[in-house]
Amino acid sequence: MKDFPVSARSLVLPQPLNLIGNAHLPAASGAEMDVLSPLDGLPFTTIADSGADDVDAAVTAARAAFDGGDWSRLSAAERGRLMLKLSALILEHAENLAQLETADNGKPIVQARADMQVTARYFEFYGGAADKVHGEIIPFQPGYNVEVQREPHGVTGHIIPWNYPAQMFGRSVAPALAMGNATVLKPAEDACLTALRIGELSVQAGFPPGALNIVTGRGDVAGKALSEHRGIDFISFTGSPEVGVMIQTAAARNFIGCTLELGGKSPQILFEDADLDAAIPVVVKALIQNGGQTCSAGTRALVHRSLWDGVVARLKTAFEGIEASASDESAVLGPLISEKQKRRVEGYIDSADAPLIARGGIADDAPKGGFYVAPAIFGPCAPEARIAQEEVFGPVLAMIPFDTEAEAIAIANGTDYGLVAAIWTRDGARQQRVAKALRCGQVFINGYGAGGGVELPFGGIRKSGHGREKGFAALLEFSHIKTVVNNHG
Ligand code: TXE
Repeated sequence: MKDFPVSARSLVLPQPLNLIGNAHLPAASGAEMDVLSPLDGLPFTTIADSGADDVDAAVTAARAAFDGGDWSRLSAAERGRLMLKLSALILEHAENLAQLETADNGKPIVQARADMQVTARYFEFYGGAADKVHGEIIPFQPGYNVEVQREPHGVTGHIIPWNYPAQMFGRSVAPALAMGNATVLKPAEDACLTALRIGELSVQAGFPPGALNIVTGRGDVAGKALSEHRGIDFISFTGSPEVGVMIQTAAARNFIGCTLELGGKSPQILFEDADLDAAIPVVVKALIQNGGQTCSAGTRALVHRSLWDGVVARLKTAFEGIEASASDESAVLGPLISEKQKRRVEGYIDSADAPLIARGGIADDAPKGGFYVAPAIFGPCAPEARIAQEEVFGPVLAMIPFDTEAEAIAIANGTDYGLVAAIWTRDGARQQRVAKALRCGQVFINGYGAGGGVELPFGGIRKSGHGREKGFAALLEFSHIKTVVNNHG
């Protein structure tokens, strides 16, 4: 194993194997694929390069767990207790998991550590909720008792991206498990080591075989096989809109439900009375966090024209001081996930249809083979400019001036996406008015939560997808209503 440029050099790597019915298995074909570290672009371990056979074995194990297996016989409280145990194990192993995440995904170690706390919190929140979802009695005609029960779907498929590998695992799988579904996860081939390691911890926690299965491999092979498998009852996808369409099409062919979380072009609106001392650091962080590779990144700054020069000056100073670097304790911006994403982001920067305001740098000691991109701000951008419309998924900010509240709302709503937005104003009436007018799934007022806490429902509309993750809302997504009508008269 090569020497990592992360702070510790004694990583516990997961086995390069799938988790199927609690057995750690290689791909049936024996194929493996290299895992590169974005920090230096070099391979440091392998994962199973699974095919349709492996996906089928995982779905079969999940079916057995759900259709009368040990998992289906647990009470809701017992399921919850296992999830709380897993949460505690994630916390116990948090430092190793964080370093693994940094090596695998490239994100600064401080951000990876925060991610592990959130991942543990998903299993804590949903573990605690497992035995608190109950049905209703509907008053109906005399002689009838009508119960509305919440049933798990059965076997749920989960396809997640590489930007928050551990967090996305918790976000997608924990509510499904809490409701009693048996799960099959296909993590992203670009970063899946923490998911595999947490899978190992789930066996240690005592999860019965088949409750949680993990199959690694390529999207167009293992991911496609999972999305099209007739043995799944529901699928949850986070990733690109292009693949989202394929997932929804496959779900339609199987007559099952799906949730899609497909990213955004989220605006931060700075009105003329915005508290800039509070807003500017948040605007910077909401973009730079995770290298801009966050579905809810604040990638458009809509700035009232009276503030334009001051905001430009402050953001210019902030961005010119940011360097992409390999992860030591002080790094705020790491490399992007892959050569492909680096080329994509540089393509947007090189062909931007707006003036460049500022460019950050790349640290001299950043390993040459790593996927580093210096952050960039563009503006004034026309609202319809490509750089202000398309998801770049990198540290690139589009600044757009506006004159009136109505114009700000029209610009904010004027992309195909609708995930998150932030309003910066001290005017209470305006806060309410604009929050109401914004077409998206989550609005922050005088703050930006990048998706907010585990408790808060999260998801989008239009090209950002549909369905809600996080909070109690996710428990409803991973279950369906059964109405039981008893004619006892
Ligand atoms: O996504 P993909 P990519 C956006 C972001 C980014 C772009 C491309 O703009 O630049 O998408 O990223 C699996 N059937 N987001 O190419 O391909 C794949 O293995 C089934 C936003 O990495 O959608 C991985 O597990 N599955 C987003 C997952 O889909 C398939 C986060 C995501 O990969 C598949 C990531 C197929 N045919 C990217 N092809 C967000 N919402 O945060 C791929 N996959």
